[in-house]
Amino acid sequence: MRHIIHADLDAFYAAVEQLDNPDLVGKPILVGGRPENRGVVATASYEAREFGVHSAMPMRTAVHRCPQGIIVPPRFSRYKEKSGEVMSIFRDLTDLVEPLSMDEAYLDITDVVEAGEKPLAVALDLKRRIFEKTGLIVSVGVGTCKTIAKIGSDLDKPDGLVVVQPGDEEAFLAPLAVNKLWGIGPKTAERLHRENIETIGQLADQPLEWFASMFGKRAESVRDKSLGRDVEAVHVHGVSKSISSETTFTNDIGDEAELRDVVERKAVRVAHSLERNGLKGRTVKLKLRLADFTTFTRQFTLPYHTSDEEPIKEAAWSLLVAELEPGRTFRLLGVGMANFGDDSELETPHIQQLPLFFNEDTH
Ligand code: TTP
Ligand code: MG
Repeated sequence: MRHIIHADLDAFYAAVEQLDNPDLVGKPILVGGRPENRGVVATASYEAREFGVHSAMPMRTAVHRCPQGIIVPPRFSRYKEKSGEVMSIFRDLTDLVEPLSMDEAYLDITDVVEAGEKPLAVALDLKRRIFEKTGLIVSVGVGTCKTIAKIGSDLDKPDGLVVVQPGDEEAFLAPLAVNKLWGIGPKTAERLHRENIETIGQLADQPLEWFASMFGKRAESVRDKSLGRDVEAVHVHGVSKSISSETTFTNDIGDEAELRDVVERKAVRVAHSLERNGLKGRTVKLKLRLADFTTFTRQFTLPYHTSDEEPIKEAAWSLLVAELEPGRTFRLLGVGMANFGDDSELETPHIQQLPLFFNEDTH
């Protein structure tokens, strides 16, 4: 049996703003663009949601509904940073983390539970650690499949915690609205409504042939979900397979010392970002764009996984040195790391040295 957590931060952007500016705590916050610029609400604090404000609403409407709302422009790099901190705490618990967006992820905690921990204790501990280390509040759902975990995390927001015991899946889902199921969008919900199906329980009660005629190829998967027994695995690296940092220069650069400086700064950023995400990589990538817009990458595979600055700097610089020619200038430079993993996966670490250079010209 599997045990899966779905964790989703509460009012993420707004919570970060309140964290960084205590004056905003307890107040209705509208993160997004200005109403006079046709701005849209990215998210609203729970204080503002009481006035009927929600994500994706025009800011003009939001201000109308909640005139005392404080408009805060979004700071994406700060949200990314906090997201990295949170993901890294998830990865302290298990390697099997599948981020779905900046503020949510599935975690497969089967091994932790099989080692003797109770799912409830694991979830409480995770919520506590996220709060203590990042100041953010996460809502958590726990169950034996992704469907249950995902629906659970949303059911008791904010500061939610829903644990569905093995065997209770069907009964847990039965009274809930069908549109809570992943894959049932407004159009499908409308079709189901016409068949007098409003709840997940009513959906689950339908005969197999009915599912086939209604959902075609998806029939089995939708039926499994409606019964709370989907078998979808938590996919590691669901979002990113590489981490990189690149810059387009205002003026093309050809000077060796200047280029070295840029490469080193990019390498440091990549190292920090790996660190924050709890990742180590083996393949260092260098992306270059020439004055004529020719773009290409070079890559070098290290003999071990790392998140250290030095080997990334060194590998990226050696790749760049090979591309330096008198008179050649660059308009973009990026350093990245891919091929994530851990050295315990390698049977004979430090033995293979694989300098893989190749061209991927993309004009
Ligand atoms: P969500 O998790 O959907 O929303 P949330 O974290 O703000 O609130 P909660 O989970 O408590 O319901 O999205 C995470 C962030 O993504 C959100 O803070 C802002 C951003 N976002 C947008 O920019 N536009 C959108 O339409 C949505 C839904 C989210
Ligand atoms: Mg959220």
